[in-house]
Amino acid sequence: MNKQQQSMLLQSASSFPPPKGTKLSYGTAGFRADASILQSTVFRIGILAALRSLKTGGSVIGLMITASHNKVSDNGVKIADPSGGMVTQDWEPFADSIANAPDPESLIQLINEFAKKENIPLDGAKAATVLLGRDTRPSGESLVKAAKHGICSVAGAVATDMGIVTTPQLHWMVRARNKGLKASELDYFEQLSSSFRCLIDLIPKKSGDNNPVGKLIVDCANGVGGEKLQVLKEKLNGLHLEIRNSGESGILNEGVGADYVQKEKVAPEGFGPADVGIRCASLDGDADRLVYFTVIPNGNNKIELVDGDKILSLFALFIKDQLSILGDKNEYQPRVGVVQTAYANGASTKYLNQLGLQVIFTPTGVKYLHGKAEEYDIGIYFEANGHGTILFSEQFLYWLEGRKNDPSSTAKGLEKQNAVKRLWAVTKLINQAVGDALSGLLLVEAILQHMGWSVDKWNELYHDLPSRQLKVKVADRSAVVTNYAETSVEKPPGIQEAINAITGKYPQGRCFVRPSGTEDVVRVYAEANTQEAADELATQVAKLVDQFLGFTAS
Ligand code: 16G
Ligand code: MG
Repeated sequence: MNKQQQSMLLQSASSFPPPKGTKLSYGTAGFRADASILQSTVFRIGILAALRSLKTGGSVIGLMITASHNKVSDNGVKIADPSGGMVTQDWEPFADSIANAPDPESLIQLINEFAKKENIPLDGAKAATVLLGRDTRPSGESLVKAAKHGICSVAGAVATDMGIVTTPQLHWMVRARNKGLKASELDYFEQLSSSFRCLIDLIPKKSGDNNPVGKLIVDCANGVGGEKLQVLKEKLNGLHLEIRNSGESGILNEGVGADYVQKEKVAPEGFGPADVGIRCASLDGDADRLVYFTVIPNGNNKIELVDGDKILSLFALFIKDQLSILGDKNEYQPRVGVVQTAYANGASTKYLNQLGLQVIFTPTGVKYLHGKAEEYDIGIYFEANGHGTILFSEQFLYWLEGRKNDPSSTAKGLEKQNAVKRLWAVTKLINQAVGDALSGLLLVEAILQHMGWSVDKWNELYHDLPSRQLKVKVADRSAVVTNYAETSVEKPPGIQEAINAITGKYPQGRCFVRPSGTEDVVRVYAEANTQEAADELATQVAKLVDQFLGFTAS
């Protein structure tokens, strides 16, 4: 690092002292904490983003300011790599160490060592670009400023502020920029709306079928999804959409949003008896999660939840149907993989297996699921909480494009040609960078219209096993070490045997515990043949966790 660079960093770092007495960690999805203590972290992650751009030969890197479904006073920061996916896990330890460096001098020493080790040129001769985005949190504006200071204190680095965007929009833009594709927000809306329209136009005409699925009401968690969905709505016809909780009056994520709806299994604020029977959906605060639900009649705000597993199943079924229309055994056969986590309802895994699909499990967190899905020609991944997407390999896209443009292929039959066009439209509609509630919602809607299905019909694909989630406060959650995609606890010794002994008492019982990556708790998930049994199993295992790890455990 030359003298000029060193003094640039020293000067700016002294304006962003780290909070005293708090240790921050990159976690499952970036840093998250009360917004008031994040200035220094965001500034330093701005530096990291610029270094990442230099390291990747000047590729565009994304920096998103959001705390997703967490409360409005929280905020967070995460980095998108040139592919649009999460930053490589190799850099997370560096993120942790610079976030916690006690003063500007030690920060600069860490940067210097890392730049040397990674061969990152720090002489200002190379350009670096970082795209910035933020959700609607009031703290976002000043945190973006802190990020800009960090980025601009690396010589040659430029920050481009995209303003308020959904997390998946920023990831999409990063990916598009690096691929040399159209990458503005308008391009995003154009691509989604035109591929949606294409799927609708390709629906086989059935007599008497006139939009059998009716209107959709969307709870936007009082977050960024509201204003963005409004833009999409104006571009779309063929979709009867009502937008609620778009943030004009209510509070972000308070009694609203996908996380609340999925975990509490109740209707969000602003929904009630008048909505019984109508298809409803919820986005989370930064619009990267999506769940559907219906309000149950006389059910005290209870809902029938249609979660990420069901969205995954719908997508998998549709893709499989289209591939089987193409069906030629002599032709190229794409490898299809479905990726879930231990939170996936057992009934969904059984259903997917019955469809003949290969189901793979990874630990919780998009970076794990996404990485696994990339190994397939068509990799479909979803967490039960509603985060997921479909990834297509370059080889599959190349093949599909060839089929789409092959003049002789019409001779193979109109329906085959249409199946190719549908798959092509799906590759354009569904966000290839990261799970995206808006693009996921349009794909669900297009498929329901294609099938002529109501939400109830969709929900009937299989019946969820009753489940319960609990969280337990413990002295040190890092004492819990899991393996086999979080289905088994390795440490502390003895706890897994005890969990097995309790679980064995419940018909169709399944239970696992894992340390949260976003909260200071250990989570318990239980499933069994009745709700009472699932509740009891979860409670028993939560007690066990407390005995082994609670504040009074010896
Ligand atoms: C984050 C993850 C999500 C995961 C959740 C688990 C991303 C973009 N988001 O929200 O995938 O399900 O954390 O939280 O990776 P937990 O570790 O607190 O249970
Ligand atoms: Mg989110």
